[in-house]
Amino acid sequence: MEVGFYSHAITSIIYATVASIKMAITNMLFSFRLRQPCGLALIMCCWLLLPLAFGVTLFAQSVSESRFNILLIMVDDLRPELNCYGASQIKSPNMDRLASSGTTFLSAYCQYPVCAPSRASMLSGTRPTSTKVYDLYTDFREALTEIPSLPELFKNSGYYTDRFGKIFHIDDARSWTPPYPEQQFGPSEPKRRSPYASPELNEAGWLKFEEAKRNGLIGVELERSQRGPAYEIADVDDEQLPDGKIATEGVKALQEAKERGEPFFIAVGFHKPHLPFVAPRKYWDMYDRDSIQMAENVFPPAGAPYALGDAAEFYTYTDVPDSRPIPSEYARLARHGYYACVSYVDAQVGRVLDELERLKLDRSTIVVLVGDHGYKLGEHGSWGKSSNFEVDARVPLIVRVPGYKPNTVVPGLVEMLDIYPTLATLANLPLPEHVEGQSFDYLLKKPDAPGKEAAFTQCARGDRMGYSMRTARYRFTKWIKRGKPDAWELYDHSNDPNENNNLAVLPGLKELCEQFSKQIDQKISVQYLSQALMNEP
Ligand SMILES: [Ca+2]
Repeated sequence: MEVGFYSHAITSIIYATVASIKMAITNMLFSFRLRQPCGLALIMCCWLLLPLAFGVTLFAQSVSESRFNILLIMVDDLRPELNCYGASQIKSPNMDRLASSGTTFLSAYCQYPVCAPSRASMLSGTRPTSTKVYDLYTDFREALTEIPSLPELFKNSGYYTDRFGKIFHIDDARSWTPPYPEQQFGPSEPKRRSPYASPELNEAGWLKFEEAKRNGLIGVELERSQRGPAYEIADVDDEQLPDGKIATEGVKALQEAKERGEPFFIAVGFHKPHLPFVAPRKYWDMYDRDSIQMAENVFPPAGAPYALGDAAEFYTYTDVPDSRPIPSEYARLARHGYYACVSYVDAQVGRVLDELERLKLDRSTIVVLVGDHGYKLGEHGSWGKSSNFEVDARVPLIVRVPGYKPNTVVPGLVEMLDIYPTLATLANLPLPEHVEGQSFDYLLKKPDAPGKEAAFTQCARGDRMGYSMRTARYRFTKWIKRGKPDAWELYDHSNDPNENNNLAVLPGLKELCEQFSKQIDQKISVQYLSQALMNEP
């Protein structure tokens, strides 16, 4: 609101100035006509003031008509393990550059640590209990038929909206200006994929996929049938892999948006560092595998009611050793691959940001960079996402608003579903009633102001749903099994940041757990689920 206010105030001042200049010129010309002959100086003044008045008028128009553009950059499975988050071992110069010119959120949390539910929640501005998306194959439009998605809100307000790469897990055609094919409601079919640089590896995957289809496999099992190795050191250029192509499309989209001259919402979604860890060799060469620091806590938390999931997604890749825990040599290789992919994606982010600057659109464009959930690289002895632990729930989030103070850091809690109302507020768009998040635009101006009292995440395990709540100090998780409260977990981040000790088993903390449990019920309308919800993707 404040930005809008200032912009209108500036516009009024400029118009007042223009009016004064016009008045002065008129007066001078008038006196020139009345009291001929007039001095040469007066004529020169007119000629000097006219272009000035013209320029100021144009500037006034551009300010009055300006609306922030949006560039949304989503990165699949990106941990907040970036240089700008204090992880000096990671080479992420472009995301660091964005952070140094914007605001880095240290405590941002997803609402469901799996691609599809997390993205559906963020892009609809509602919690998973409203989207009803708990797996990879449910379209949020089944439950939320009428609401405008985040890009759709902008589209409905006259913005040109488009997406490149992975934004929604199941695309939402009506969110975008170009006419994309409508998705069928209901489960979306797994697609044949080409994640590798090597044609042989891709083709081997297709053959397995076609065979699995003939054998009647569907859903997650069909998706997994085409898997090859979990990594590839690719001897190719950046643009020969999908994310390089996506960056090129994003660059082109910005150029076209510049030519169009209309406000835009452009979303660019990168696939890496999602498995398989495929990156050009030069990004692998940025890291010395032997000196990579491995997870400190390669064991499940003490006293946790359930062991973590068995990282099924990771083990479906053909070269991953079948032993639990993963042998340390392979774990080191996998972490190296993940880091190489982070640096590869970082370079693609840099290409898009460079173009934004080259086109001078950075002066009028809000940039949001966000991951869809965290990721375990051996922490708790597990690999992948799909848990309520901090390492899966916490996401990287960087926001840059033109004219706002650069290089700021927000320690307060925010949730990914707050991105919807925040962007709507910053762009002065009316906020739809369905939105369950709350704008954190005030934190962009006052980074040290308090964030939310708590951030909520949920994640299923078999026939249980875990509802988790993160406060500044604690993480509390309650499990519901077939409609009945089942178990609690409580971790104290003041002395256990890696969540290795479940304190809910201690009698002295029962009251605190009960208080948190009630807060979860009040906040997210816990539905006591009566059946198994999903296979772990
Ligand atoms: Ca993901």
